[in-house]
Amino acid sequence: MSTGAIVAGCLAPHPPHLVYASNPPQNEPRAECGWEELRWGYERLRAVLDPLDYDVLVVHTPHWQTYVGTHFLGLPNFKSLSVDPIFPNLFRFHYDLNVDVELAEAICGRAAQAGLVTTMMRNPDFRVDYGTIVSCQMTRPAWDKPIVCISSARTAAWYSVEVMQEQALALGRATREAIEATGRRAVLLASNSLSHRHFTSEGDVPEDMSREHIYNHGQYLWDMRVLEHVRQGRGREIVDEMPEFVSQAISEADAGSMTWLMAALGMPDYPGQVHAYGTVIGTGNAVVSWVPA
Ligand code: 2XP
Ligand code: FE2
Repeated sequence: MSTGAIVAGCLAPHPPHLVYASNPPQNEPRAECGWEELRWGYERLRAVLDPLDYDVLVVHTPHWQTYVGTHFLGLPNFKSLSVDPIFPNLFRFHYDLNVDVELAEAICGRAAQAGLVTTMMRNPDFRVDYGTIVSCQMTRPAWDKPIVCISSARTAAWYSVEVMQEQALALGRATREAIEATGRRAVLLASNSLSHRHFTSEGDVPEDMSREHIYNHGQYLWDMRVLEHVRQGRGREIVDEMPEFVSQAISEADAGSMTWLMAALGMPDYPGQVHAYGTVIGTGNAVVSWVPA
């Protein structure tokens, strides 16, 4: 068996607006344009990932929220219509995706050995969350690789960011070990935005970019601080500052996705490549890749 490895880890945020503005055939609404910087950033990310010849995308998503531990998609195929609950005007996406169940079970098992509560999700009628769908669609629009999909146990909401971090760190280590043990070449996707204050009203034309801007300067300063850690190879500092980042920037990293990614990558001390930064309804979003040597 070949040696398994994480060939890249990515920040791959999931605003449905990015899929809407790209007009893939699976999405019903049509857009004229919009959010080009982030969409072109995803193009640059794909140019890094496509030559890496990987087997599987492993995504940790803030929008599959489980309240008893961490769940994993556990059937080989899921097919349905995903409608965004807040933006049904933008996102009505017909998905048909395949799961690497063997790898999912391996991560689930190792995480359980590490003391986490884990469950394989085997309901064939389960509707996959739009975070997973948007991150995967923007990263690999061909949908020709299986995925592993990991839920976010809402530990930051129920307990504290510190408890969330302990569990996300253990989950990240388990993910890495399972990838190595199963011989997979994996690309990891942390599906979260950075700062996450939303606009409270929407214009008539969603892709009217004259309205799009950061929500406030404090949010922007936090995003730039985190991205400077990314660019300087300070993975551990990102995790160390997570409690302040989550509370002050209302970051969607509260889901644990970014902490999980840092742990799986072994706390990268080499730079991540920032392919784009931009806002979506005021939230801060960055497309980033870390490619281990
Ligand atoms: O509200 C969320 O979490 C979303 N994903 C919706 C859109 C833009 C967010 O960044
Ligand atoms: Fe989100």
